[in-house]
Amino acid sequence: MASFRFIHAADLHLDSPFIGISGLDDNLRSFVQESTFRALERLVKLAIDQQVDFIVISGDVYDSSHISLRAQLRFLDFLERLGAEGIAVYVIHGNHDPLDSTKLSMKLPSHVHVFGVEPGSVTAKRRSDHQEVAVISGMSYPTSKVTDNIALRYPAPLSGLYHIGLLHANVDGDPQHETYAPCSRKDLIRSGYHYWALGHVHTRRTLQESPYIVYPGNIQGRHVRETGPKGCYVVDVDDNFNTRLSFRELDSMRWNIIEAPVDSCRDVDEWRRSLASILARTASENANQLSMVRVRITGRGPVHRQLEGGYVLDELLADLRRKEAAKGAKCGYRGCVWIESISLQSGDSFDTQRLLAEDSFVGDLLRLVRREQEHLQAPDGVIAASLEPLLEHAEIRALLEETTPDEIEDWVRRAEELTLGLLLRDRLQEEGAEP
Ligand SMILES: [Mn+2]
Repeated sequence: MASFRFIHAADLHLDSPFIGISGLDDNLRSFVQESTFRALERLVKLAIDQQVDFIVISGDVYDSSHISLRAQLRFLDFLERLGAEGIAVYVIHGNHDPLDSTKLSMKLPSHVHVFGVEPGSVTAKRRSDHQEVAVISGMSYPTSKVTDNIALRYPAPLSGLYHIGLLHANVDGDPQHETYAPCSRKDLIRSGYHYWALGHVHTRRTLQESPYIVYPGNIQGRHVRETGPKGCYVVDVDDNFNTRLSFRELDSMRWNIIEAPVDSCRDVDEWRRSLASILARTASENANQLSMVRVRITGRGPVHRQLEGGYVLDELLADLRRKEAAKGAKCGYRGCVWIESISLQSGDSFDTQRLLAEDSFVGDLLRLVRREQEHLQAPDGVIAASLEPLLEHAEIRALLEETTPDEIEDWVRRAEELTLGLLLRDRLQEEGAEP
């Protein structure tokens, strides 16, 4: 009888500062800033409720190499509460919290094992009868940049026990993440381990089931690129090493991107009502969380022009936020919706397909925009040439370097709509093209 249960979590990013979210009142700001710790609280509770034998944490316990004392104390508290229940904890550190980070040296309790800078292994026991059930291997990042394939140096499985590898790495070169500790799925399959407990990529993903190669994702989404439920896996292993995973949510604030099309709306009020019902749906789908929402206004119609000036949208946004903040303060923000930002991606009621086919200045312009959109980053393109003079200003250059391809795509789309509006609005009115 060697069945056991453990939790696989990663990327806790404790005390993540959540900078760049604007318009929050004091209550809401502290709710947001507390969210990584709240997820940690839920993790303790889950471990105790589920009577797990141990927890593995696959790197990035902390958010930055200047680790706040508050984060360290909260993590220590977490470890001690697990220790009181006899739950062992196995930890590696990743690129955000490497072993050379600035932190207070605290003596860790004996039920906690932090792996060192060379790959090593320890044996984990079952809580109920202290029988050895698994061999856990891991390695912490000595510095923030680990660029060699460390997975190849993990110890070979020698015992007949279940083998778990804790690895903070970019497997198969995910282009969305920095390529630290690069390795391939094949490297991991060949290792002979039963479960690769990965960290680093914040999107939950099971790359392989035999053996299991798993990113649980982070425990709390930190920005709009980290959408959807966040949490950890409870893993059950039976006598024959059959492995069963069950995902558990730990987040109290959840990021969403929603679309609010203008197409079928006659006026702003109708659009406002449709937005309200979309937000209500988001709230009911995430009844236990605060939904952090980015609204994308899409489609074509006359409402676009009324929203375009910015004033109407600013007022609408302020009103929606005011109501939610008041409601949230009473109910602990569960089932509330906070609009993080609204981006206007809609347009006037032009038939762009027809315009694209036109032999006219507007036709030429649209075709040029479409061509440029296909290779936004091209060094010899119109977009690069337009940005070139701005690069001479140090501050603007720094901002531009942080700009994502999505944002540039958005600018180009806005520029296209603005230009079309200026060139064609008279024509639109003459043709009476508006419904
Ligand atoms: Mn991370």
